[in-house]
Amino acid sequence: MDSLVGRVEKPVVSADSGVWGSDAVALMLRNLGIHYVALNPGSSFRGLHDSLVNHLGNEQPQMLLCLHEEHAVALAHGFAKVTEQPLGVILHSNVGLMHATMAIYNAWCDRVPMLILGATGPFDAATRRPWIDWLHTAKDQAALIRPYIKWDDQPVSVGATLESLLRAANITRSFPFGPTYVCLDVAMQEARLDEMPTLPETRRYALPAAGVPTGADIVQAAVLLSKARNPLMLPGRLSRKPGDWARRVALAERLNARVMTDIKVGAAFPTDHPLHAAAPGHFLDEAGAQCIRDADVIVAFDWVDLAGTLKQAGGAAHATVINVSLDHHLHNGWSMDHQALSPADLNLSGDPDRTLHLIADELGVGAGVAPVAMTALPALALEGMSRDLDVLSLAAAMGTVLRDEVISLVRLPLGWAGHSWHFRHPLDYLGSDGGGGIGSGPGMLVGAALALKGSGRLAVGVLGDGDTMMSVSALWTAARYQLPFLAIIANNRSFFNDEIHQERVARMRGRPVENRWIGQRIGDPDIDIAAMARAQGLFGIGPVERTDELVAALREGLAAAKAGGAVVIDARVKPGYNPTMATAMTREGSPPAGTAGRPDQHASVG
Ligand SMILES: Cc1ncc(C[n+]2csc(CCOP(=O)(O)OP(=O)(O)O)c2C)c(N)n1
Ligand SMILES: [Mg+2]
Repeated sequence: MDSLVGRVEKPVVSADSGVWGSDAVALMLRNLGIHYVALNPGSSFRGLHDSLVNHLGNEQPQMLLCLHEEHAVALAHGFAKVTEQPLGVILHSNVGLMHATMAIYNAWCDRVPMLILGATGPFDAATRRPWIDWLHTAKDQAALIRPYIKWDDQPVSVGATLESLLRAANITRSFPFGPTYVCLDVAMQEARLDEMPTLPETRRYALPAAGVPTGADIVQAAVLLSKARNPLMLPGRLSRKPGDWARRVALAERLNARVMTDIKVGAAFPTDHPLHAAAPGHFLDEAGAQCIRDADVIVAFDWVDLAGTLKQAGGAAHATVINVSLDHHLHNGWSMDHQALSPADLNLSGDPDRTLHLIADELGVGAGVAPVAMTALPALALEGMSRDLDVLSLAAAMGTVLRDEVISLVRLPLGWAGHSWHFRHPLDYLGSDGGGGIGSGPGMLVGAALALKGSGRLAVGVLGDGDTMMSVSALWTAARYQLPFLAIIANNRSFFNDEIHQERVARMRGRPVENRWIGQRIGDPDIDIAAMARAQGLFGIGPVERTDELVAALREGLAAAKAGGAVVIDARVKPGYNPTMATAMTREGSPPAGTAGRPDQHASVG
């Protein structure tokens, strides 16, 4: 990969001054194909920092300075959503890692690859500098994140570190993906070496192929599906590869299967296809629930929360369920991100994309037609929309301006109505945060913008104001490295999701619903988000409050983004969610048929 961000931080050439432990680490990162390292600096890795700048010339990998460790991880997360490849992240000893934890959890839950390096003060106490080296040393730093990473190590020698890096890079790149973490001893980094050690030959360490089910299992799945009268396909957390997408469509067409997709993950099937049966959402709408009730065979390909989805439709007691996933390999019992246990009459342990190809092979299904990048496909017209901005008129305004552009929707706010936009390419929509950690949107948008720069696709994010304000300084990195994007802040001046929660509680308890805004509204003073963007060197527009103003702002913003700018539009929307989400979140006391338990257990975000 050529440098996408240009050499904005070019070091002066330094005279040869020997070889240091961290020089070998830096070179190893280059050999592992790590093109960028997102970081916030810290003395625990000052040795490595020096090696990246003065030994490698800040090239392959190139540093991306972030203003907070959480942003560095979110940036790598956004990059991986596009490329399915790990970025490097370097986190300062314990405190930097502590800052990064939520973002690492998001990356874990979203199953993205990421090579995270950390650092510790000298493990040998006799070599620690007074005070600060002791503060920077923890016995087991990875203990802070071990439940939500795939693997970690804290090697001591240079040789052991090189092997650890190789292993960490291979594990994070192996499916199912997840972050890995290597903690570098400061003494190892700062040790003077006689010569550069021989680095492992990376090409000799091939990645393990993700497993696929046995031939007999594939035949069984193919028979069940071909005999089904009303098959339903649930393509979930699947690849961004156009060839995989094409085969999914071809298989669905062969089976005449209905298909549903999930807004929590990246686009997996064309939503404007006649077989696509319900608007993607965080919760099932009535059309989706009916699809499940109608199905006699349901095949899920790494669908996030299959059990919960079936439950929202009252269970799938009469359907044969085929579940295809490798996700169980990551389930470790600390976090419940594995979700409820789903029934599976045929449970296929296999890479979901490869397994789909095998089922399609078995049925003699052709390759299908690979999608090409096309202009955006908004589904709502401006006509008849409210003059004041709300979640629907905002989408319609975006559609009016962006319909001739090739874009990637990097993020959509919780209130977004799934029927307001169509996706027909794997990069048309990249999914959500993974772990429900707010404050991740800005960093992910920057990371996706990095990955998409120069691709002909513009990164577009619709971010909540709460999400934005938690990480507003993540945006600075885009201005620093000239990463173009168009961010529209759906600014309802509230942590509105939680207003709905308070409304629900009030209803359940017979208390005043009018008080739901207290402790939630981000207003009086209203925050001038466009000014916060401008203050960091971005292109800030707004605030705008009317739909026609947003259209004009989008035109201006689009031109600026196409000229290479990072653009933020403050769109003041009326508080409110799309009807499915609002109903799901405020429904009280009436769980769907066939379920029992806490009245609000079926639909809550956050
Ligand atoms: C780190 C973190 N803190 C708090 C929450 C709880 N939470 C979930 S959604 C939400 C509101 C987000 O506000 P905003 O981004 O403005 O979106 P809105 O609901 O207003 O559309 C909050 C606070 C969370 N998910 N993550
Ligand atoms: Mg909000």
